[in-house]
Amino acid sequence: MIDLKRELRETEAAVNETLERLLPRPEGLEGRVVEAMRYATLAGGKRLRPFLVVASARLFDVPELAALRCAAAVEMVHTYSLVHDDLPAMDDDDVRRGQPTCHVEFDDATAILAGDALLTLAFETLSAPATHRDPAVRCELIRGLAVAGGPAGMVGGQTDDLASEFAEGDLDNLESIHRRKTGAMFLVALRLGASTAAADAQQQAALEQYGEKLGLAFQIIDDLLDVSGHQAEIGKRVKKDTDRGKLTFPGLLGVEESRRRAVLLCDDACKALAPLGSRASSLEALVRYVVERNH
Ligand code: GRG
Repeated sequence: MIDLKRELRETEAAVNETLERLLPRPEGLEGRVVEAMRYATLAGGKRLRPFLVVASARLFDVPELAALRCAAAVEMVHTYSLVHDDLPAMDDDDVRRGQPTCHVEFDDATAILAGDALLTLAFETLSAPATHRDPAVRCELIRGLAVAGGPAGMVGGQTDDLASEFAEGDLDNLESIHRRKTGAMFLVALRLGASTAAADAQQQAALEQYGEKLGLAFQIIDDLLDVSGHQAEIGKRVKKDTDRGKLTFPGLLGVEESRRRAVLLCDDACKALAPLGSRASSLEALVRYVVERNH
């Protein structure tokens, strides 16, 4: 029987230790930007994407050190996206991960630079021989993360999301935004875990199917929490989506139908894991947790 809470805690501790080692120390003239990088990254967060990297790597017996370096790189890109998303030019948020956002604690310019530096440090981390001895594999990891984070992935989804504020939209638009804005980073986390191993085509397809359903289910719940969650539990401001005229799942489908869809996506994600056998039970437990979470 899987103890997901324990697995999440253990992965979080190992990833935090890896991040602590990889992030520079706040010294010298660039001390302030380094402090801001550490402030945003080490503040907490659920560490779901690192968990996906580690869980998919374990399916294929990938060495823990390689998996943790990939997990840290994904978390750096995710944290950069949160820091930039919170800026006044985007979502203009003042609370993130239960503390003042990076630009509120420091200033806008420092937050922009800290985000930039986290993004570049992610690729520096993947490019180092400690991540994998084969340069061709390292190149594949770098490419995967670049595509997921770039204009065909997260940046593209964010651009469409900003453009959709106070605009008409349907379910296809909404799913397309979130496949890129949120889903691409979930998918690449699973891919990075598996791509240092010799996963066969059927196993890769199973992870892809699982990741797609998980990403959408996560986003539906994120939208629902914005409607009915509490800032103290979630660690960020709530009810922002309606204020900003965002296209959301509960806005389009209503609360009940959105929840029903999230549960269906969760069931489909679990079914998709069948080719991976009982070793995938942590991934199954994770998607259930994502759909049942209240933060
Ligand atoms: C700035 C290029 C760029 C992209 C921003 C990630 C993102 C795109 C925006 C964040 C705003 C948001 C609410 C996105 C939708 C869902 C999401 C990614 C939530 C945050 O992820 P969690 O809940 O965060 O896993 P923690 O803090 O737990 O890591």
